[in-house]
Amino acid sequence: MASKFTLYSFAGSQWAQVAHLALAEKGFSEDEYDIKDIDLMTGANFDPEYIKVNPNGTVPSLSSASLEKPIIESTDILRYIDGLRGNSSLVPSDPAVKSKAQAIIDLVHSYDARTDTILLHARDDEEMKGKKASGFRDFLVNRQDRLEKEKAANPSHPFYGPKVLENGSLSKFYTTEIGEEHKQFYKDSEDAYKAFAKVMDKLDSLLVLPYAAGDAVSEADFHVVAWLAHAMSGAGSDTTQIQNFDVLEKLIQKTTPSFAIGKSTREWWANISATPAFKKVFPTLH
Ligand SMILES: N[C@@H](CCC(=O)N[C@@H](CS)C(=O)NCC(=O)O)C(=O)O
Repeated sequence: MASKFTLYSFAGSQWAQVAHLALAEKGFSEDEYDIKDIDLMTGANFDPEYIKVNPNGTVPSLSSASLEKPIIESTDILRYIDGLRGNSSLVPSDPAVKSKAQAIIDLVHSYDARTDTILLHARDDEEMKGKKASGFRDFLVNRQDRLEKEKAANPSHPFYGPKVLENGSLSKFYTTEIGEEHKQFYKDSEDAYKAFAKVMDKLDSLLVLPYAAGDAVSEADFHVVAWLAHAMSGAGSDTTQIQNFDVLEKLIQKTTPSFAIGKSTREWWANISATPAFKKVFPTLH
């Protein structure tokens, strides 16, 4: 029997929700695993002890005495959880269905699909002012503080230098007065929104129905659920209005007026949101 495992998780982490959906779907009870909360809002993922668990400093991770080293990708974590229980698998056995599921997973994990576009980017002064007054500012500023502190304490650690620069290139728009420098950020954000709209269109064309890759719920469903729920809540939707895409749709239409959430996406969402695993993990959007 595999040992009890530890899931490093955070409620505000979209990819951690993939693991929670898998745990719910496969019927794990809460005493069968431990949860370690890694607070992304305070940059706890940058603690050197956590970097030892996950050298990317990201959530989720999964460790277990029966594993040689922690698993640090949501795709692999879902498959590990799936493999622990012999009931029907979330990984399709039919090669054609499996590759369809993989194409969907790859799409929502692609650079153009990053939900940072919705949560952290701004296309004009008004949006920028809104972001600066929101919790996203605290998120970026807390991260930067923590990164700089850890970099000073661990000057030769390869993780912190590049990460300070990466986060700093975004947080500076939140901490400086709105001016000339923001213009390029707005242009880049427009491009990011255009790319995000294309991802949503592509997803609509890939979804099979009733579930993402066909007749049965598969790993693909859980990756899309986690991603889309996070985009919807990050867009500012009423988190109790699970079926309401209006806020996200309007936000994207500001850049791409012809954009609409597709018919297949809406139908698939209605199907998947009726499942017990979805209801357990997403009583509200997050
Ligand atoms: N490819 C990874 C991505 C994980 C990831 O980016 N997680 C986000 C939260 S959803 C994170 O930890 N971000 C913190 C950071 O990048 O500093 C996976 O699928 O597990």
